Amino acid sequence: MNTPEQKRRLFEVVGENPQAHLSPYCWRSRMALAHKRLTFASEPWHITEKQRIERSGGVTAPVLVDGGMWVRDSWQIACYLEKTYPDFPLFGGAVAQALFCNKWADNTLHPLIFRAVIAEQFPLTARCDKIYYEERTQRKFKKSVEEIGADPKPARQAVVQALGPLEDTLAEVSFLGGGTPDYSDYILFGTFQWVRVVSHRPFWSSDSVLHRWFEALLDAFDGMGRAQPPRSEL
Ligand SMILES: N[C@@H](CCC(=O)N[C@@H](CS)C(=O)NCC(=O)O)C(=O)O
Repeated sequence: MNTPEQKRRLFEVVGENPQAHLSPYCWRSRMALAHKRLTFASEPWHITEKQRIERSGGVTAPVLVDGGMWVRDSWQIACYLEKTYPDFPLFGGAVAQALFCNKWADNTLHPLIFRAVIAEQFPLTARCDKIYYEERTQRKFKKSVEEIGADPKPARQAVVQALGPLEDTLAEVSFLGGGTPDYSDYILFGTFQWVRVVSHRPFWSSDSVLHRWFEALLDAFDGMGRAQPPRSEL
């Protein structure tokens, strides 16, 4: 008989070092599964291995396989988990708040962070993915990885500025979910776990409330996030 871990699998992007879980989106799903107390087996995945996730109907990870069900896209996975496993609610009642965080992270933070960290991230990319990654970047940004990475400073400053309202919020509440974290926190945790994995430089100092919030999430679920080696150890 299959164990629940064998039945439930999460395809997650890894770099050349399989310990480098470098996708913010995959971290969202990982945290959502842990929040729901659902065990799963991790399926390390390279972004060119499209055939392995063909049954999801798409070309990106995370992909969750839950029994016979294939679910793609971190937001869809969160909604699927909430519907299928209602215990330990992910949204604290406010789906719209989490949706806003999702869109803010995807559309505002990630393009800026990408520019700020790409020079440090690219060396971690799996050898089999490098050419695809370079071509995709060129298509998307009309610039090469080298050109984008040459001057991370303006992007770094823009990220710090964009984080102001989040910092102000977390000065008043422990988590976006209130007293305890919810999916809004996991969305943004995924963003900064990506930064921790690919970059030597965080976007805040150790006396910032953002640091306090992030450290608490690294410790959540028996330190699942902290078990991920940071950039200096990869
Ligand atoms: N909206 C998707 C975005 C997922 C995504 O872009 N994943 C990247 C890894 S960080 C990917 O699989 N890229 C493969 C590709 O671009 O071909 C989600 O939230 O799951």
